[in-house]
Amino acid sequence: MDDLRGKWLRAVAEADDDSALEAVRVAALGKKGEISAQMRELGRMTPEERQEAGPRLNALKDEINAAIAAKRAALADAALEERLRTEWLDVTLPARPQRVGTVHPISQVTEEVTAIFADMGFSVAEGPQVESDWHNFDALNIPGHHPARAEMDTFYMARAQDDTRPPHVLRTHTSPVQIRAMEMAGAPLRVICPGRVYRADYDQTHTPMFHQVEGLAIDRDISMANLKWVLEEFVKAFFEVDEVELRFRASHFPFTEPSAEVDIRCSWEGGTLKVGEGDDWLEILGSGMVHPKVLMAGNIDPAAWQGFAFGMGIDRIAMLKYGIPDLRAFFESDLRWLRHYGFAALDVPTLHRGLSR
Ligand code: 2U9
Repeated sequence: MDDLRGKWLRAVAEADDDSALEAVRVAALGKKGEISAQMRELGRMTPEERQEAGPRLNALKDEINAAIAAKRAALADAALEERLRTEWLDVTLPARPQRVGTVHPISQVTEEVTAIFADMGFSVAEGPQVESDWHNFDALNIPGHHPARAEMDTFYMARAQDDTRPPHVLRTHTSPVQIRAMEMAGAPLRVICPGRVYRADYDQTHTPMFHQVEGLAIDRDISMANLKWVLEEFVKAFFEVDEVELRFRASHFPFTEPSAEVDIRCSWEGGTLKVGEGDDWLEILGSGMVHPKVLMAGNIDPAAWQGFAFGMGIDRIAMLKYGIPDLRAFFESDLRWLRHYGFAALDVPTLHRGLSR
């Protein structure tokens, strides 16, 4: 009996996981186990023998059961200890920074401008960035020999010698989109055309791709007075000021006659722009009455209709409004530039607010 006890208590002590322990239990106490076999032997003993062996065997069975239960608890404790040792979590660590996207200032300003003109009845038109040179130049009263074609530092699309298709360019302005809008919708028309434009020019203040928004209003009796009002409303809304003074300087563009460059009264106190007051003037856009030849190119009769047009650089007005001094903020992928100027994720302005009003 002592041999049996020593054997099974040792086996329990040596079992080093749950399945080994279960195997020991089955071998000792299971139906075919050694202790169970001994129990069956009791039946064949004399009553005296049974009286002596029975309690001892029962006590041994209880002792082995207790040892198995204690060992099982010890194994569970050890497993828990191991998990606590390996799966620890330092809740005092600072949270990982969230990587969130930001709305690009160009996109934000495009939406701001779009929302302001939408409020005044202008719809938005888009067109191809690879444009026929007819839409980009000829239709805008810029014929083949015109110096503006060279001045605009145009990117011409490569073409094979036997290519008979009309020449194409990367559009140098969004004006061809308005030509297409006239062709498609006719008059009356109120449309703005924001988008990318391309010129082979690269220095501190120029990038080969930049963004413009142009506007066009055509009706029976549209005048420069309407142009002035629309631009005043735009400047007030865009720069968020109650009053603004515009100065129209005579200028020249092939597609408008008369033409004017438009300045706004401003001051640069302490290096920050204040619109609407001060002794400085800031040029922000070009404009004019649409040239009759341009109306004709868009299949609109200049004897019956007239219109105004204007154009401005989105990159430039974004820099002015948000005090961004350097084009690198737009074109380098280092988001610290943008965060520095306060462009937070989903901080999208007027258009969405306008739509949900
Ligand atoms: C049509 C008829 C007329 C668009 C116009 C300007 C004046 C202008 C510049 C501003 C700064 C381009 O980004 S910039 O370099 N634009 O000065 N744009 S009038 O006139 C049009 C357009 C389309 C059919």
